[in-house]
Amino acid sequence: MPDAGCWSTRVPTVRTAPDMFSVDDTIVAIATPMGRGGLGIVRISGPRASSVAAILIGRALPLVPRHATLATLTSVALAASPTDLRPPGDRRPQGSSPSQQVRDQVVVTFFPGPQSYTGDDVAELSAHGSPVVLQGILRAAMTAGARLAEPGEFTLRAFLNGKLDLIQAEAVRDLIEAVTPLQARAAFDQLEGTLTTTIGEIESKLFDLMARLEASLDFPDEGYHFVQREAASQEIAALAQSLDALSANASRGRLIREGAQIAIIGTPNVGKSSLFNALLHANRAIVTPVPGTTRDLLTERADIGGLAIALVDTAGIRETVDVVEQEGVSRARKAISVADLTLLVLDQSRPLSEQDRALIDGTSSRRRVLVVNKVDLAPAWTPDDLPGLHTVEVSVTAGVGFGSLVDAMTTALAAAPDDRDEPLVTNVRHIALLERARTALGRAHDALLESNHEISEEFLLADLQDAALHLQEITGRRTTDDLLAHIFQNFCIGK
Ligand SMILES: Nc1nc2c(ncn2[C@@H]2O[C@H](COP(=O)(O)OP(=O)(O)OP(=O)(O)O)[C@@H](O)[C@H]2O)c(=O)[nH]1
Ligand SMILES: [Mg+2]
Repeated sequence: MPDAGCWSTRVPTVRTAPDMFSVDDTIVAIATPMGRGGLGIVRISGPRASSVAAILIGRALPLVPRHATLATLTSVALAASPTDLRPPGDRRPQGSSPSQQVRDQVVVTFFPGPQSYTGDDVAELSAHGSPVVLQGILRAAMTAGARLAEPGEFTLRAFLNGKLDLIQAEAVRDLIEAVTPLQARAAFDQLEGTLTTTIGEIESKLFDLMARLEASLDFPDEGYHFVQREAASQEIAALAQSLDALSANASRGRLIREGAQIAIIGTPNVGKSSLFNALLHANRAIVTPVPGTTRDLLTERADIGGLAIALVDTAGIRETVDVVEQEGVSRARKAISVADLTLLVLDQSRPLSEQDRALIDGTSSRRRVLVVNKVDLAPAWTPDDLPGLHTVEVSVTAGVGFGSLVDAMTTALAAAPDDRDEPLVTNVRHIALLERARTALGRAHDALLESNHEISEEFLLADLQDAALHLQEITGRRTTDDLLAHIFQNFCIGK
């Protein structure tokens, strides 16, 4: 599913299935989000990028590399309304009527390959951010010989041309999709190549070991091993350790990239909706002194401690004969079962009820934070009445305790930053491949130990080869067209 800001692929031409994996044709797309804005950019990439751009602005001289050239669009072929909006039977060629032609002043910049985003020749036309003008430029570029880019095709070309590896290409999408600064940071670090470098180092040590084992295999008669088995075993253990270090903070990385669902639950009137509103900095849920105010689940997105959170307010849990409230309570229970973290709110100004205690017991096996609310009022009990349980005391109305609450939430989600200098692995695809590589190394290591270091190089090499292949799949050094198509189909057109 393309996201909301994407341009649709609806263009007034018959489209044949393009070969996404060829870099021979010249592609074009609107690179800025759909809608109106100060500027809109059309990006053209491929061998004919500069000539297509030159046709659009009627320029006879070649474009000067990396210079901004102010120009006026020629009216040739700049038909403003798409074919499918013309009245039925209107067979006039596009652009034949002056009323269908757009005009605008544009700034054209030409980046000759390989010093461009895609590695091919790229021309960017910066126009006023008018959808009519941008669609007109798009259509004119297509008339001049470019074809409409597929989703993510500019970044795919950068990958095919070796400008980015697959980790970095995936990071481009994550950076664009980021909704919290922390998500953007993690994506940018990967785009800069932190993970690529680390995996590259592990890979090169692995290849070095494999080369020495292969040499021992190739010269068996010399009675000489290019690597001693004990040394091989140590090297494999060290490589496994490097992979473990990468995986260690993967759950935090995944949380940063994908966010978490947090359900606020508790008995009626404890201040759940008040807490929901306070965490959102918005008066989203109705708050009243009447127990049973919230009847349904209410979900909103929030940035909490840098994590993209889906925060869910729920109905107060109690036995009730009211059918509407019963449904609300059953939805609240379901929300607990799917949440990554539960905030169980307790009211310190009134004695703990049976129902409160039942919720404390019922959520003990889940990730949760016990939030003791209304500490601004005279207490009816203290946290000491809950021996062995960690609580966070807050007063939502007085604005007390939010810092500790956010800390407790990030700690409970295992999302608290750690001091390690390891690059953050955020992508489930990478996490799964790291685990497979680690398993293969584990097999090799176990085989060495179990055979008392007598195992043949051939067997070791099979497992090491397996590990190397999984690492290459992460960076995309080994990949399939299906995998690439799968990854890039989630991009927008123009990215
Ligand atoms: N004194 C005090 N009152 C609070 C505090 N937090 C919430 N309240 C009050 O408690 C009452 C109930 O708050 P809500 O946020 O509606 O409680 P709830 O848990 O969502 O209630 P239900 O939706 O009925 O389950 C309101 O009158 C709030 O103003 C607090 O920290 N201190
Ligand atoms: Mg409520």
